[in-house]
Parts: sequence; structure tokens; C-alpha cells
Amino acid sequence: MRILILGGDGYLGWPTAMHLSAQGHDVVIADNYLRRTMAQSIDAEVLFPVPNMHQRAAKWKEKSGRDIDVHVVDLADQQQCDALFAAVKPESLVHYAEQPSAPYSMLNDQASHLTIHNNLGVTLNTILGVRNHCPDCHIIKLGTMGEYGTPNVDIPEGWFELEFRGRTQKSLFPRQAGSLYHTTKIMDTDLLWYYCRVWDIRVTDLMQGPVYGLETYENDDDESLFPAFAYDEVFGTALNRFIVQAVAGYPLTVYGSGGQTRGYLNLKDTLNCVRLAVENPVDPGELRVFNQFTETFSVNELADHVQRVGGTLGLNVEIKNLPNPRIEAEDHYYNPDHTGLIELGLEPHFLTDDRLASMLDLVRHHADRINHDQIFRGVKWAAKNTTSDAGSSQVAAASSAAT
Ligand code: USQ
Repeated sequence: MRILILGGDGYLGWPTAMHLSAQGHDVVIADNYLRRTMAQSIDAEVLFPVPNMHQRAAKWKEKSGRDIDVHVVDLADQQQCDALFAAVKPESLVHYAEQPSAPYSMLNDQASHLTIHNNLGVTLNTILGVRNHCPDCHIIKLGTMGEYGTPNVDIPEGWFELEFRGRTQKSLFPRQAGSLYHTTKIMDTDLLWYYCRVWDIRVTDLMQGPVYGLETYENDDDESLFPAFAYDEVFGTALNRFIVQAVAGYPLTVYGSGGQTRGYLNLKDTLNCVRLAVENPVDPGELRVFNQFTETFSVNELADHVQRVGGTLGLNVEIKNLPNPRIEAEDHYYNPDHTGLIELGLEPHFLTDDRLASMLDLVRHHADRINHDQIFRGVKWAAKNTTSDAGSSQVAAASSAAT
């Protein structure tokens, strides 16, 4: 199949490109390095040096003998995006091309505008590209479990039967996001569902929880093919951050009381979920939604697990509850369904002691690259930061206060 990966430079985009290429698909990646530029603007470097897309595609060719076609394109620019679709005409596409960070979206006015402009712009341009050049293309869109928030009832996979005053209607489950970033994902879903109804596009929306891990099926023996592994407060996700903190001897940064519960998954499971979605397309006009995670943990459970396994490796891991910089429930009910992908054939990689120990070990080999100043900066959800300078100085002040 000819598959276009939007956001092919990112933590998930590049491993997905290799994985689908290894399965024999014809893979094209597009990205404008926005994620790298944003990280550089706040001085947040990833743990491993990451070659550019051309260099990584050349490495992959050396290793596998297979081509990955690289396009450096700003997908939020309609003309550039349209030209890409006209040239590639994909049969299936995976849309990762979004500003992916909740803290970044709350940093200052400029960052909130970038988040809205980029995320909704790319989604609309993708829909237009499909409509204009490949109307049968299956869009696989990365959504987020954070679209649902933490309601006090069970969470279905996207759809539920709404009952009101004795009448019923199939409806998208109510959503209530916890950051501007998460809100853009709700808006994406609404855009896609609208165009399913009017233009019969085909969409799978993968509501993904926080992903952890470094190793994939394709990079195990070559660190130059590792994904961009962020551990800073803005771009790093909870478990990846805790692993780096444990290695660095930095007390694990549990926000608030630590009861916040989310659905987590291993990077290898993300790859398998996306592959399963690609291999099982939906009908025209259908919006299929899967909740993409394999197990739920509270922040406290994650921290305790890292502390215990770190201890067996001789690491002295401390845990510190910090005042929560975010506005979120810390003690809540959480019970989302997640059977759809299992029914398609997903075999989860659960967070065992061995897997955690192997991640700690891998990061330990690169301990000298960890920059403590990146770990906690205190991006506050409630702060009033009207300019990019205001946001940066708040970040800098919190950073020096924390260290
Ligand atoms: N948390 C801590 N300490 C930390 C970092 C995070 O206690 O050092 C807490 C957060 O307050 C939150 C939970 O851990 O309650 C998860 O935070 P996160 O930073 O791992 O995840 P989040 O900001 O929600 O965003 C990440 C990805 C995003 C994806 C989302 C899935 O950056 O792209 O959409 O996970 S979900 O969380 O299900 O919405």
C-alpha cells in the first residue's frame, strides 16, 4: 500500500515509517521539523541526537534495502499540502502532524495560536488533499484519550447511545479536554466527522494515551534510528520523564497528590495499533474510533514502579510531590473501554519489571547527556502569559527555582 505519514520526523512518526516500510508498504514521510524548532525555542533537547529525515531514510535504506521517500513540507500551508497530495496520492495516511504538547499549548499567547493554527490547519488541509486527489484514501488520525477528560462515568470507544426524553440517537461521547492542545484534538475529530458526513471520507480516530519507550522492532541494534526521546517538562511524557529522572538522581516529579490516572501504552503497541488500523480500513463515510492504550496507571503507581525497579538496579530513586502546575482532577473515576484494537489482533506489551529495567538500563548508558535544567520548569495552566517573552521568563524563573 502507498502510505503517507504526516509528521514523519516525530517520536511516533519515524518509528511508524520504519515499521510500515518493514511490512512491505511504500512509505512517504512529510514534516517541516516544527517539533524540533519549538523545542529549540525553549532550549529543550532530546536525549539522543536525532539525524534529519534524509539522513535517517538513508540509514534505513542501508539497514533494510527499502526506500522511505522524504518531503520537507509545511502541511499547515494549503498550497504545499495540496502539492504533496497531488504528487503522492496515498491509499492510506497516518496523521501525526500536530503540536503534541499540552504544556506548550499553555505556555503563552503565541504558543496557543501556533497550536490552534497548526493542528486545525493541518487537519483541514489533509481533508482537502484527500478530497481533491485521493478520495478513497483511509485517514488514520492520532487523537488522544485526553479528549474525553476524566468523566465520572465509563468511557466508550468514541460512540455511545444517547438517550434523552425517551428517544435515542447514536452520538459521539461528550468530551471535555484538559488543555488547549487536547481541545484541538476534539476540534479535529469534529472536522473529520463533519466531512465523513458530507464528503464520505474514511477515518479511523485513534484516541491514544501517553506512550513510553524507545525500542521498536526496527531500531533495536542501531541508536541512530531511535525516536526523538524527550524528557523535558514540555515535550516529555510522564513515564519517559520518570525513567530519565531516576537515572539522573532527580526526585520523580509527581504533580499534586498523584492520583491522576491515564491509559498508557508501549511504543511497540502504538506501531501495531497503527498497522492494524491501516490493514483494516473503514467504509466511506465512517468515523471509527478506538481507545488506544493497554493499561491504566495513576502517576503514583508509575512513580512507585520506577522507584522499585530502579532500586533493583542500584539506583536510589526518590519521589517528590510538587504543587500541580496543571489544572486537572487528582482523584477521579477512570474506566475507558479498550477492546477494539485487541479484537483486531493487538497483543499488548505490558509494563513488566523487565521492560522497565531494560528502559532504565538503556537510558543509563546516556546519563551524561541528561540536562537537569530541562526536567522541571513549572509551566502553569493558570498563569497569564501574554507574550512569548513572558512565557519564556516564567519558564526560566521556575527552572532556576526548581534546581
Ligand atoms: N505528570 C506528572 N509529572 C510529570 C509529568 C506528568 O505528574 O512530570 C502527570 C500530568 O499532570 C498528567 C499525567 O501525568 O496528569 C500525564 O501527563 P503527560 O505529560 O504524560 O501527558 P499529557 O500532557 O496528557 O500528554 C501526553 C502527550 C500527548 C498525548 C497525551 C495522551 O504529550 O501528545 O495526546 O499524552 S493523554 O494523556 O491520554 O491525553
